[in-house]
Amino acid sequence: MIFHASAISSYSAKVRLVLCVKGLDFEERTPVNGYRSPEYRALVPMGTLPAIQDGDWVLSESEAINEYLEERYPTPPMLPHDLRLRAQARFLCRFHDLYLEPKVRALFGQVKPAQRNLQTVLGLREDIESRLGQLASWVQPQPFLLTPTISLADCGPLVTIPLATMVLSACGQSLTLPPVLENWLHIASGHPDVARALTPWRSATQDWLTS
Ligand SMILES: N[C@@H](CCC(=O)N[C@@H](CS)C(=O)NCC(=O)O)C(=O)O
Repeated sequence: MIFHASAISSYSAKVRLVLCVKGLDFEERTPVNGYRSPEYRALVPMGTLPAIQDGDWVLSESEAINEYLEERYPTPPMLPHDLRLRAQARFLCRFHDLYLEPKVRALFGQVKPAQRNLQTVLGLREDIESRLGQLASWVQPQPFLLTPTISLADCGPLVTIPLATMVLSACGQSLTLPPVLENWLHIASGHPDVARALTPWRSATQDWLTS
């Protein structure tokens, strides 16, 4: 399987987590001329990272990819067996993609001091903390957000919460995590597959923020 991704792409990291947890063989490729290039768009019409390619079959959108990987490679399972818990896991994936991550991404334009607006940064921090408060109220980590072993619901937040911390820190602010999420993050980040999947992303992000 070819995994079209880049080290700094957080949505790529979200899919890399699933590839690593499931122990799949994959060849990671970064678009030679970038994801906006005609060559990449000819392959992946959305022109976004990540995408997977199996022969001439291509799929983009991180959530669709993760659901496909779960169904195609069901071991180890990354969605709970219980119907309602499984729906809850999918809800958390949507919540991450639609409500939490966009607030973190909106901070990217604030990283350069010359372009920074303090009120914008503080407003986004408040939005992020409010979303994290919601997330904390919906989970009882055991130790993963909904399950004893890592599920799809953990993958987005495992990237986006450290990203929020790093980007806010580059903007001179700190992020306060609800204790339940702090504890989950500490345990989940120590999972060897999680550490392996996130190492390239973490160092590329740190390089970007310090450059
Ligand atoms: N909804 C997409 C978002 C992916 C996304 O925004 N990827 C970024 C890199 S992290 C990208 O490709 N941006 C280029 C663009 O949106 O044109 C997904 O879940 O895969």
